[in-house]
Amino acid sequence: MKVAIVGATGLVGSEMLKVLAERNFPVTELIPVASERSKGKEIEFKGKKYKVVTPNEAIELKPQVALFSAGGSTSTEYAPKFAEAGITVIDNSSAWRMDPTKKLVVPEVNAEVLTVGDKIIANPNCSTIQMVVVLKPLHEKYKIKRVVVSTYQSVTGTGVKAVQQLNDERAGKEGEKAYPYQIDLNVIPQIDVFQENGYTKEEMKMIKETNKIMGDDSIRVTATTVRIPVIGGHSEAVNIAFEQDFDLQEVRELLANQSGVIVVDDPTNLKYPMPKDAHGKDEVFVGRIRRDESQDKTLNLWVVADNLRKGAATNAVQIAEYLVKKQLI
Ligand code: A2P
Ligand code: 11C
Repeated sequence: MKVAIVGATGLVGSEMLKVLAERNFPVTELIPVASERSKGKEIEFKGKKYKVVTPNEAIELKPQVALFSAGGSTSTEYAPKFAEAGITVIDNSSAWRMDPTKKLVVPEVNAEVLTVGDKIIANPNCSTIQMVVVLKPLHEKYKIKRVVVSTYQSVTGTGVKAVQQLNDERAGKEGEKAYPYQIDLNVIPQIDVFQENGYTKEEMKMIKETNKIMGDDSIRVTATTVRIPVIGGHSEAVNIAFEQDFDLQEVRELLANQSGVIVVDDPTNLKYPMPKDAHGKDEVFVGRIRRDESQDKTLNLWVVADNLRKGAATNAVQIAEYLVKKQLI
């Protein structure tokens, strides 16, 4: 299969290359795509070198599938052009996620919505992906009424510039700033821009995308999303109120049996998920599983995943794998 990676020089794009190689996705030819600035630059994939091309050149090369992670404006402009040329686009930007004609997919949760007619498929926001994988089996069993989530998000979610800012600050160097404030030794309660209702765009993504992926608008969600000086992945404290009561041991079993989830929950031995351990892994890790003793039928969880992996690259590649398996491309 001819595969284009649009944004191949970026943080998520390079992770996509690693994930494609690791999972042995059937790539016969790789087409790395980036802006005019990177044209001609060489990208290595499975021991072979490929030259970076522009999006228009990539369309001419007719890949069967294109994984996009080059920002919203690149996706808005080029995803329809790729799709018109018969190329299936899996788009990691927020450009198409809430478009009612486009599917928003986390394979473990709702892969079955995909059909052969889907030419632009949206990959959700990282903090949403890791949460819905965990919510899915619990919703099926106990029906979720409401979710209250607070996030602790890695600087890798912002891109190369933010990782550089953190490293510069740690080294006591001046440099370009990705955030309006120092991030080292700090916590910033703002991810993306503020909306009229006082929430940030990241918070509203967690709310709307969760309803769309779960296929259930009755689930009430509220979120506070926060940036912390960490690199390995995003962490989330998730409080879930159910319609039916649950048994904690059964909750553990449901989560342990959920594909893509690993339970790390052994307080006696101080075992719980941390971004340091999730870094570079494809799974979502869940721990600190306990009852919310302030309210009936309510559960508290701690959920951690590498935001560049399951939160972006891995999820996109898993969508491509599903399309191949079901012969939808
Ligand atoms: P380039 O390196 O040429 O700027 P990140 O989010 O990690 O900063 O990466 C963004 C990615 O999106 C990079 O690969 C970047 O390429 C790519 N990109 C940005 N603008 C465009 C564009 N207009 N066309 C194609 N790729 C783009
Ligand atoms: C962050 N969640 O951590 C953001 C990055 O809609 O795909 C991903 C933004 C998106 O900053």
